[in-house]
Amino acid sequence: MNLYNVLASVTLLKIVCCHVVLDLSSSNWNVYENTNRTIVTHGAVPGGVYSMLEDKAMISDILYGNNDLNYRWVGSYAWTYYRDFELNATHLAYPSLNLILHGIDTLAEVFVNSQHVLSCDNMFVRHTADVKKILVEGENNITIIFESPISGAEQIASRLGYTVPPVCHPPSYNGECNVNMLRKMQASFSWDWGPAFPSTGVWKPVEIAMSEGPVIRSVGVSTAVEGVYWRLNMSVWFDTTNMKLKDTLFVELSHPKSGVVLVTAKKFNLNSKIGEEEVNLSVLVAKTKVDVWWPNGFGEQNLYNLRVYSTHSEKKMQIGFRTIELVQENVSKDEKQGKTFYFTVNGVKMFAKGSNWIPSHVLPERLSDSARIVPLLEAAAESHFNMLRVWGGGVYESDLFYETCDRLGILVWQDLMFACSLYPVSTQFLKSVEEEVKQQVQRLQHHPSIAIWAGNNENEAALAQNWYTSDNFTGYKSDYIKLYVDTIKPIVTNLDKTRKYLTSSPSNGVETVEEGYVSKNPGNTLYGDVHYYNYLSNGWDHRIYPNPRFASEYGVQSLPTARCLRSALPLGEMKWGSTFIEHRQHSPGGNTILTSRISDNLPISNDINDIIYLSQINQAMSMKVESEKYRRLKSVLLDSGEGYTMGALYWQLNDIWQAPSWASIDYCGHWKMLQYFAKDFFAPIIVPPELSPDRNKISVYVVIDGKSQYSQGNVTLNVHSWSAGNWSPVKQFTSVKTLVDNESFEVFQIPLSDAVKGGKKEDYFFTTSLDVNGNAIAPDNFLLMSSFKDKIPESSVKISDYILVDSQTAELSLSAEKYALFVWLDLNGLDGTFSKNGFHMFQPSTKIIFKSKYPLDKSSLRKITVTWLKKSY
Ligand code: BMA
Repeated sequence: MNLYNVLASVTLLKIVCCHVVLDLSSSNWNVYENTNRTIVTHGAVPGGVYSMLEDKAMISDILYGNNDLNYRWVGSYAWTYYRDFELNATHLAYPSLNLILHGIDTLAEVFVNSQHVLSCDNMFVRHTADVKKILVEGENNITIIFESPISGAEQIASRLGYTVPPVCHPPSYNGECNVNMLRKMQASFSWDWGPAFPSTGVWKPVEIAMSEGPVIRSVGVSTAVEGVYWRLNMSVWFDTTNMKLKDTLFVELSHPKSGVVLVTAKKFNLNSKIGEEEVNLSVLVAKTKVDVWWPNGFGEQNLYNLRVYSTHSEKKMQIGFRTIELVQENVSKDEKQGKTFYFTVNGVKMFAKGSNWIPSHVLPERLSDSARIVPLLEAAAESHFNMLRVWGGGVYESDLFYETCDRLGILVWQDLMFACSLYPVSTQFLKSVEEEVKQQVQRLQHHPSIAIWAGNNENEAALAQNWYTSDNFTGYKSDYIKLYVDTIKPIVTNLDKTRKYLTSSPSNGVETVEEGYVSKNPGNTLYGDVHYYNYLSNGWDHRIYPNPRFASEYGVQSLPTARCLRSALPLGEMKWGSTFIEHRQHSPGGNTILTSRISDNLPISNDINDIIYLSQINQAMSMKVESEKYRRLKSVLLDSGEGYTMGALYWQLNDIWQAPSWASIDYCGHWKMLQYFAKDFFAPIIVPPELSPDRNKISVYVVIDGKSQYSQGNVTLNVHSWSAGNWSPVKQFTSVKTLVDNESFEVFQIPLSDAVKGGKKEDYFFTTSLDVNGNAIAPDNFLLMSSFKDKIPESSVKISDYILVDSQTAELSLSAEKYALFVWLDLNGLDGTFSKNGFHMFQPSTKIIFKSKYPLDKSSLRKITVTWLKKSY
């Protein structure tokens, strides 16, 4: 078959009066490898070469074994995408005929009917070419010739004539070099948690857009309170590639459920010159007509339908009414004590709780898969997250991602896609970045979930702390300012007047600006946000953690579940220390750090299944201790000026493959112990116990996010002795306490000597609870005093009953002989989540609810097994 004569059909996507879109997506584009023509086949658009070869079984599962290395040739080849399509006289009669490429990954030349129409160098940009004069009646064709991203990046670097570090990642990443030369997902050349799959492809749709007039591309929205009204400001961005904007614009706001139209507006006689155009429109909406949008845990996520339309096109979206501010004001009269750094939403101070989001897949064409995105975001919401940071080494996520965040009340800290690197500032690079930032802000701006824009991940810190040991600070600083301050900042702040733009994350916020955008100490705890990692100290000791204003990254590694690892593991490699496990650990020295930190508090073993369990305990405990510290500090200002911490976003929520990483949910979607712990330590009300820095006193705090609904609660501190031989506390302290909304406060502080009656503190542990009339309003909490390296309480736990409640819900009854720690229920092939897991049994029995992803029967339910911390491994 002559591939070039295959005339695939085109799909009519949508028609709005005078705007027709011919979608050239199909599973049947011709794809061939340019260099040797060894592969000539068909592939999907949207799609990419790796997924095409995998789907056609021309290569096997890319995430299996060492396939990241085995299939590197795919990334080093140049590929071509080609297809025919037909047009008729009606199509050609349209005054405007544009080719729109929504996402090209990455370096490519595009031809229509053999005429060059576009050069692409940025996967985050939508490319448009006027093809009116090129298209013909009957058969047409489009050819997209890609360059290998690996050699392409290398060539750009050599043309540049000076080094922009880091040229390559550390060798343990098994990655490729020069990714900072490309406007491409930076993690596709590898990261410390992910493989290199230097992708090539048409990752978003390709269209021929025919129109009689300018087309609405994006609508920006902002809401502000004006007395008894909301002021709804809209910026409507038209594509006016080759025509003047002469039109009327209509706006309709309606209730999503009833469909009742709440407000309409019009703007007549739009008249402009050729080029892209912005039309601004503003209406008042009576506050009584709409309910506000709140982040998760603070109220409902009320969304309204907004329809914006003109004669030629329309745009529909959901919007929310809310205000958001980042407050940076002096913490005290002493200016040297620094500034606050917190968000208010609708005027309410919000402690940001959550995590960091990395790409949900290593292949761009798989990044909008709802089966991956939605469960992860739902897990975040279920675990009381109200914020996720979309980290700068990935992509601007799909519309589905932000729509889901809007729906679930998860605010988004949106990095722009620059990470852990310095970047070039050639004219071409800056021009491409300008277009990228403009398009992405226009696309995303209307989402109520977006909280803030940040220019990059850690590049200010890299520069200030000379991570790449260069001797040209002045030159690189000037490039840095050219990119994030002179180029990007005005674009973001002009297009979005309601949100702050930080040049970097972390940064010192306004202090960074004061210091000329590169602070001497970007990790200053008195300003802005910090990223904090400590791989050398015992993570269960809260004293090792800083007292920042806002922690936007902190983390500890663990292994994924055994089942997930096995899905990628060659036979015989499921061993700690195996070549495979070493290959998957990209963080330099990562596996040694992992076992060292386990051994601070826990026994160590050489069995991989034990290490999975123990590393997950260590990760969950370290993140609990650190996150609770940050939450306790919310209302505390220390003498040093530190404190008033208002954000805890741990690193990282999700995984890109089956490997040791900082994720709390593994690549297979299984919750690690940390995710269960996060559900407790991020609960709206917590009652964390704390050991004083001198380890002589124990304090009990209550931390409340938002409104507690209760005016008073009973706080209890129980003292338990490991050797008591029964389940009762040896001592109990209680206090009836006024519950102060949205604050953190100490309830009582007790000398340890009183609590343990002069005994050895290691022989005791503590539990805390908070109840109103006997009903718990916070998860029970605990403080373990001892290390469990050699001294582990003997116990035995069993699942005494499995009851099927309905086809996807079960109740498990557990019983323990004695106190048992870190009781872990293993899914063993089932999929779903437990009401809790990794918990302690400080009582003889407990009941756990299991929610299965798929229908269950009683026999499959019996696959679930239980383990707990034991003496010997
Ligand atoms: C941070 C991040 C990532 C990285 C993580 C773990 O600094 O910004 O680049 O993966 O640490 O090392």
